[in-house]
Amino acid sequence: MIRDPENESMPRERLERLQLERLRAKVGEVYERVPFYRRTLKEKGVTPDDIQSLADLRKLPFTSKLDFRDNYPFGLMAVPMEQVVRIHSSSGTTGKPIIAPYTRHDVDTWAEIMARTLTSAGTTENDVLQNAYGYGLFTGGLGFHHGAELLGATVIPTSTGNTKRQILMIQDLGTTVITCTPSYAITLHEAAREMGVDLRDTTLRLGIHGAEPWSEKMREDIEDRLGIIAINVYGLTEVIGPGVSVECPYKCGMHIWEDHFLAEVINPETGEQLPYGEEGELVITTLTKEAQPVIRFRTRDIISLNPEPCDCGRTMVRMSRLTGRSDDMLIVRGVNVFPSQIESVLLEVEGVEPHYLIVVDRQHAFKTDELEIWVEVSDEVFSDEMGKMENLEKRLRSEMDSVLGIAARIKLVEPRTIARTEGKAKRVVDRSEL
Ligand code: DLL
Repeated sequence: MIRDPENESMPRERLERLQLERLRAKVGEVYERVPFYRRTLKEKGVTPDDIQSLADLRKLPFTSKLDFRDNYPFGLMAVPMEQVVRIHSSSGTTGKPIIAPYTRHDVDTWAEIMARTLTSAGTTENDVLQNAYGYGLFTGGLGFHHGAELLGATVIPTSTGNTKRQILMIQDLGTTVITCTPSYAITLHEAAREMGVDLRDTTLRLGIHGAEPWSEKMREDIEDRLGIIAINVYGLTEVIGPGVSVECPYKCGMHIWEDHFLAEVINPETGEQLPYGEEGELVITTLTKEAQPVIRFRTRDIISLNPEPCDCGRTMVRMSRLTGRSDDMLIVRGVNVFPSQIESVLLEVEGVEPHYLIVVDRQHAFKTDELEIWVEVSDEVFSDEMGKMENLEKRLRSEMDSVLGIAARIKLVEPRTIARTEGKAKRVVDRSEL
């Protein structure tokens, strides 16, 4: 189902005209109203009049998380506070959080975008949607909530936590759609199993998961454990929250809602734009945001874009699953390592659970000399004789070696010893934090 075919399936030529029109208006607006943008544009020697085509986008300066920090809390806002009806927030790179204000119009647009997102994932007004994303400052809870209500689904705002009650609600209220992080989907399955409940026997049929990296293998695992279809959804606080992009039922990339978000991929080292298909850092310019528009925001998320028409009928470009972040990437003895690579190995190997911790000895930023991976083994392996554990450790070591290109120390730990999270799983820790 397509909620808004006129926009979601518009010919790309028309889409590009619309994007240019909106981009020009937005650049003019921030130049006028936000001293930060006036200054950065001037530094680059650009005025809003220089934006004559979409190709001129590359003339504009980037915005980064650091700019949010430097302009904390309201320095990037383009409207007076009286027009702001809500503020969300997420963690920044340092002590200062990221602040995301919304006007009434922003909140309404977001709800419409989320209704579109939920529809693309396969939700209808007949669904009972249990929203286990965190409510509060995090954008996940309220973002999904308003979209689902607008769509006309029945929303159960469980938020995160109280996992037993979540299971009870799924059983008793006839939940058909669960929205939560992928790691929480696994936690739900484990808790259900402990309660003697098989989630595959419940009314659950669809999961909409995002907010943290996960792999194709993890999707299969979730689909199998919960007996659902699992859909990938993407977004970030600086841009709007969830709903920047989402998969359609074909599950072949996440459609970016390009009438609202102008996407580019750049080489994170040089800042140069890359052609479609090449992997690089996603950069987003908001075309309709009022309270705090962003111009060329560097997401640090590594993806590639596919503009081919999709079988679902949408014309909007698709972004690949994230292969990492240009800033959570670890460099171990000179080799780049993404946590998602480690996860994919773990999900291939029988006898381990998809709960792991990457322990690093960071010298500075993401450089580390030692890589240690803590892996939870399954109950079966743990209760077996020692030989099995040794074999498993050997196998993991050699698989990691071949996939990562460096040796890692493997530490097998007892079932259920790695702390479970209700929101985003924390996969990489510095040894000093343990
Ligand atoms: O995580 C918004 C969100 C809520 C998205 C609910 C999806 C569902 P932030 O807390 O600002 O916002 O974190 C944004 O999370 O830059 C990515 O690195 C990561 N991320 C988000 N979605 C995905 C995904 C929300 N589907 C950061 N796959 C982003 C991988 C994701 N990483």
